[in-house]
Amino acid sequence: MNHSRTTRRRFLHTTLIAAATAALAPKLLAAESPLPITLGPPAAQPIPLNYAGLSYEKIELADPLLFSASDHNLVAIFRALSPQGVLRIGGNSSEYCWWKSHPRQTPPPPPKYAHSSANWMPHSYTAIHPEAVDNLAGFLHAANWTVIYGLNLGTATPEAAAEEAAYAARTLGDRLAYFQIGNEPDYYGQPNNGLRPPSWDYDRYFTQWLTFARAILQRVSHAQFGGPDVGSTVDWVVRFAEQAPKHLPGHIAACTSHYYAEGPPDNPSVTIARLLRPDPRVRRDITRIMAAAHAAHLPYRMTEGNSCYRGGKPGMSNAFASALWAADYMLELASYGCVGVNLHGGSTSAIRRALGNHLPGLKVSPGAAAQAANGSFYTPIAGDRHSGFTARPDFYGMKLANFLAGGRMRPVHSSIDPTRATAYAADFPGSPETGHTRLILINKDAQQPLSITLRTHAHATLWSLAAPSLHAISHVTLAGATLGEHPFHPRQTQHVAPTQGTLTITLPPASAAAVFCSERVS
Ligand code: BDP
Repeated sequence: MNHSRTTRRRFLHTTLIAAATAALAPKLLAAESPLPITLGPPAAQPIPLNYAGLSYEKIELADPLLFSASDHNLVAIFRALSPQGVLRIGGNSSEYCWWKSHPRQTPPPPPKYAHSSANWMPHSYTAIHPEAVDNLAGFLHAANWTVIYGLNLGTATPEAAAEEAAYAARTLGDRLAYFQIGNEPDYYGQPNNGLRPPSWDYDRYFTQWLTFARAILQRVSHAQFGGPDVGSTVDWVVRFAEQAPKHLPGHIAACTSHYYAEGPPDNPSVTIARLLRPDPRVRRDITRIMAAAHAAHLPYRMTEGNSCYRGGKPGMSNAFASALWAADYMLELASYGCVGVNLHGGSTSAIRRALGNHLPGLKVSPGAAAQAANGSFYTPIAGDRHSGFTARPDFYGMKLANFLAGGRMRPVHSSIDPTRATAYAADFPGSPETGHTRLILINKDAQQPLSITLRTHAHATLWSLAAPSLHAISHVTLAGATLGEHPFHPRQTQHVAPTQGTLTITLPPASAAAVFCSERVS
């Protein structure tokens, strides 16, 4: 990837004619001459209303009361994030969870290849009981979310997976979006995973995947599947999208994969500055994935990911920078036609178990243990069902991005340097009261304000996403409000009037904003 492609990456359809000027005098440009923005035509498809999603370890179902309708606080905070989101259950722990529907059942035998000291998988088994699925159904109904339900390919038999799938399909009904079989199967042959021998490859995977899927179809004739839910191997997504619908026509709902921006947390070069820089991998991979998805007439969903793998990095994954990263990442994927993003999280104990009892982020800073006490470093939702739940900074970023859900994205043409700031736009015809054209502006620059202009007679309402600094782990606000277990109500809005057909919007350093324009910006 050459440098010029890298710097252009964040800004789909961006023209960089003034980038050189911006690099020479960023201060002057930001403070004194606002950057003009123009918008291209809207996309054919809107961003789905269920674009925002969360991903949890399957081991969380070991507490059947976590995802349950009686957990009003968790229901409320899910609803506060999105009135109709997608919960994905999976992760490393899903490969060590077994379905226990009768008292006499025993766990599967231990996997053969997972013994090296380099292994980062859970090692011990956890039983999942039908009660957890009963309660999950109530939770999803109360929150108005659906679920992508992960089944164990690593250590289960096709029969056990089919047994569980039959129960889940019957109990979850139309709250079940689709099943996935296996978590990050592209890593099974690696020593840190060890669910299969080193000779493991795509063909072996797909043969086993098909055996499981067919066993499930014997029990659930209408079953829908997503896959391959790989950690990172785009080739597997491309091959799955091509092959799976041919083998199981009418049963493939989506192709899926994961993305972690950075990692591991104990690498000193994993910093906020690096997280906020454009990542050339995103564009490179999504372009190939979307081409394969289109060819197969499948949607693509990013089912698990976050700012930093191996449990996240304290002071980064739980800091305000992660809010700007999350908003930017979600909208960048949306601009390519991705149908949803599930950010991974949950409790520290679940994530630590998922990583074979490792949590390298704990060693990163003296305050790390205290920060891990109420949730994993990268989780969008902290807390537990006893003490209640709170929104972490990345939750705010997700919420901000989700203001474009339901709208048709429009390419943004500008000379903004994407290492400093990004901008996204979408049209909402027929809803002038809530913004006909909406923009999300993200100013990643900790020193310089961002000032942009639009040629329009529209008035704008602006909701600011702000915090004391990029490093802040608290005091994040959206439109002056704190997000949490209550419905979001803006407390501070800013109104901007056009002058002579030009709307000028200025954002403070290290902040973002949702801009709702009263008429269509042409
Ligand atoms: C993914 C796993 C998940 C882990 C996560 C991580 O699916 O279980 O918690 O990585 O590294 O690969 O944090």
